Order: sequence, then C-alpha cells, then structure tokens
Amino acid sequence: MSDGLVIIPTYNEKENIEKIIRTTFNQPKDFHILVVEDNSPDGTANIVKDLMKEFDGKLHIVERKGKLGLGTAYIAGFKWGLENGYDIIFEMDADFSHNPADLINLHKAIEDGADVAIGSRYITGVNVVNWPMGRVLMSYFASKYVRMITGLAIRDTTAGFVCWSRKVLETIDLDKIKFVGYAFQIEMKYTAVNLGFNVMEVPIIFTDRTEGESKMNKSIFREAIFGVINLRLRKIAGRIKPVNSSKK
Ligand SMILES: Nc1nc2c(ncn2[C@@H]2O[C@H](COP(=O)(O)OP(=O)(O)OP(=O)(O)O)[C@@H](O)[C@H]2O)c(=O)[nH]1
Ligand SMILES: [Mg+2]
Repeated sequence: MSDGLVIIPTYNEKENIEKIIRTTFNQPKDFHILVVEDNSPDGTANIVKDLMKEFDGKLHIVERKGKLGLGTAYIAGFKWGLENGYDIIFEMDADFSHNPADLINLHKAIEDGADVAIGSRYITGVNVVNWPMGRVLMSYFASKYVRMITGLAIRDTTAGFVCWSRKVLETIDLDKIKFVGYAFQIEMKYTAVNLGFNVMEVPIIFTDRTEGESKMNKSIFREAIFGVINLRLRKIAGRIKPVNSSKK
C-alpha cells in the first residue's frame, strides 16, 4: 500500500505541474498523486494525462467542468482518496509554495500520533520567502484575527499544506463544509479541533510562486473575514459538536 495520497488542485498550472509531480515522486516514500483539474484553458490536464502513462497506477486525475474553487476541489479529492483506500491524504499546492520534501515531515508527524499535521509558516517567526512585506503582514495578522475570533490554538490557520489521517476525513461531514477559499482551510481545521482530534503543526518554509499566476481574489478574502465569524456562531448554535458527545 502507498504511503499516502497527495492531492494537488490545479487551475492553469502548465508551468509547474510536471515538475511538481516528478519532485513528489522523487521523495523517499511511496506517495501517490491525485490532480483535481478544473478544465484549465492552458491544457494542464493534457500534461497530467501524458504523465499518467509513465506513472501508471500512481498518478490519477479527477477532471471537473470548470473553475469550481479550491475548497470543492479538495472535498472531491478527499472523497476520491477515501473511496480508493488511502489512509493518509495530503493537500499541496501545484506552485512550489509548498516544498514536496516537507511531505516526509508531515507524514512522520502522523506516524508519531498526530491525526492532522499542518505545514506551518508561523511557528518560528514568519517563514515566508519572496512575498512582498504587505502580503506577509496581511497573512500574519489574518492568522491572529482568526485565532482571536475562533479561539483556535493553531498558529497557521489558513495553511494549505496539510496531512490528514483517514479517520479525521471519515468523521468530518464533508458535505457540510461550505467555504471555498482561505476560509475552507480554516473551516477544516476548526472542525477537526472541535471534533477532538489531535492537530499538530510542523514548521515549513513557504516560498511564493515563481511560475504561473495567483488565483487569489477579493471574494476569497471577504469569505475568510466573515467566514470565521460565521464559524464561531455555528459553534455557539451547537452545530459543531465534539466527537464524544455524539456517541451514545
Ligand atoms: N482545481 C482547482 N484548483 C485551484 C482553484 N483555484 C486555485 N487552485 C489551485 O490551488 C493552488 C493554490 O492556488 P494559488 O493560486 O497558488 O493561490 P494561493 O497560493 O492562495 O495564492 P498565491 O500565494 O498568490 O499563489 C494551486 O495549485 C492552484 O492551481 C480552483 O478553482 N480549482
Ligand atoms: Mg500559491
């Protein structure tokens, strides 16, 4: 059995996709990859399909009709991974902001007993390379804001480099996860913590993309700012319950 499935969502990543796939397969663990592809106009899907011949049985693709957002891409990927028997499932960007070499450390954290391992930029100061200062400050204070509103004791709440053990993804009701951008990342972590799972942060260095274009936009931001307040209210309303309280 594989050491884990790495889900890579893609939209217009033709400059990055082949290299990130090869670098991931070069790691000293038997990782498999699922690319969740949203019909990128730049032909990313064709590059993946060509490589599938070379990496038969290890490289997979789920193709969707159009750009449906990062959150739903991951939900589709999680479901695919669970159905196909993977016990460890990673989230990783295509743009090399996340270093595939860190997959090993995230995997180790799970082996050492974590239920969720987060690749965190903010454990030892701010480990972000090549971002303009404005963006670093925004991300750092966004993380503080999220912690203040939600009470989450996680430093990098919007992190998108995450390793999930199967039982967490099986317990979370994936159909009820409603956000799509940064808020999706916060919502997943918040839900896991509130369900009583052991969430650990592993330090990583995050590097801004050098190839391709960012898909971040204002609506993703707005969703995160109001989304965290919504999460807090949902908890107060009792719709997020700890695992133990649902057992008879
Ligand atoms: N399938 C799918 N993938 C997406 C979508 N939006 C973004 N992605 C992918 O998600 C990953 C992260 O997107 P980025 O554009 O790097 O967004 P970001 O990391 O928040 O922003 P930057 O740091 O500016 O790059 C990349 O692999 C994108 O190709 C989407 O709607 N559908
Ligand atoms: Mg990026």
